[in-house]
Amino acid sequence: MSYDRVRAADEEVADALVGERERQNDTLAMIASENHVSEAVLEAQGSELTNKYAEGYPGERYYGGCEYADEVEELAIERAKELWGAEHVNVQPHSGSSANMGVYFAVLEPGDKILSLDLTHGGHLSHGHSVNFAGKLYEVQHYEVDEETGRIDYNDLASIAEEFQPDMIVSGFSAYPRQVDWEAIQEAADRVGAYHMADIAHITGLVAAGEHPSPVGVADFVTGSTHKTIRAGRGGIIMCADEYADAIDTAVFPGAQGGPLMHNVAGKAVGFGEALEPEFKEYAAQVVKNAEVLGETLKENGFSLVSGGTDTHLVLADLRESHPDTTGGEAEEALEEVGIVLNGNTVPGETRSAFNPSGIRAGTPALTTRGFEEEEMRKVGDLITRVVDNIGDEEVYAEVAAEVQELCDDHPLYE
Ligand code: DSN
Repeated sequence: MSYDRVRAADEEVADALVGERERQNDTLAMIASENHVSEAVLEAQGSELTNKYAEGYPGERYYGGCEYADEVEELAIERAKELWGAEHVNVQPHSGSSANMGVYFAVLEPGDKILSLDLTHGGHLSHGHSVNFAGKLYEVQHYEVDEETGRIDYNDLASIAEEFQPDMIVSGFSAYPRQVDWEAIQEAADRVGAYHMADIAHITGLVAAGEHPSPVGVADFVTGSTHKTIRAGRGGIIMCADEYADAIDTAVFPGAQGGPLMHNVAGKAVGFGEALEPEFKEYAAQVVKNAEVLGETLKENGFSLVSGGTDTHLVLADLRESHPDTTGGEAEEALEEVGIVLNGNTVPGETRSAFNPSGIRAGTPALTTRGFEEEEMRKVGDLITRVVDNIGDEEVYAEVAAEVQELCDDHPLYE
């Protein structure tokens, strides 16, 4: 895409769009929730479907002219069912948070109780943080990871559930590097008669490819976003058994949303189609291998990793032991200066603040899309180390920035 038409209409926005494309080409995207979608997905998301209102669901719309919207939404639904093996799928949520809202609205009443992982231990805002709608509408209690092992203590979770008697247990996380035992959480939910919602936003692609066990068919509801490891159009998705289909669909529309973003639904359909190709399984396996190599490299270089490593697409380094004078925020800033973009992140037992936490979170989905394999990941781990070991040393930054640029040039992204 040349953006020539945007430029003819609006120089300032065209400059920003070109700037963003160049930024993505010339930096290493290591924010664990990000990826680079294909040009086919980009094109679908920029299609005329952005003009269309299609309140309702395929075959039951509140407006005319929805035949192509229906076709696209049906394709997205059918492909999602094939990818994740779900009985019922709703592809209309605007985001992962909206998908979670859809599930809460479907089966909870304001004031009901949610048990979820604490945000500083790897949870998500929409799992009931006090500043989020979920924290305001529902009574929320959190479980935590074991600070020694960095892993969820399922027995502890079950005892908190016995005591708190939640209406819903939320599993699935945004900064948890290990595989999740969905069955153990389901058992805890069954014992107290709670619903179980598994939010697989980060790992949709890993689950679809069989690189992480699936909660579909285990948890009552599975939610996710569609642009992270699954690499499709931007937005959210809800999966459930047929018995909850009407409740979910009504909660999403008209309960939580108006017209679906049909251009994004088209991007979801295209991306899901790509993920059904055999190459996607190879991609997802490489994402996990790359994270493992990144983690091993960082560990060999003296970093301490939460849980000691990873089984997924991300690593979480706790800087307090290895770099006691450097915060996650300072590391994030220094790394951005050399073209490595990741985020400072809270760690279990956080002693600083969410604005300037003690850890850094790094993911491999976007670099794997660019074609990075084990060798490049070892190099990236070494480059991260050189920067974090030498905070403030502009000479080191300049050397590392040149190596980052070389890696980017060797793995071009968008033309
Ligand atoms: N903000 C995303 C993340 O980085 O994990 C989740 O919504």
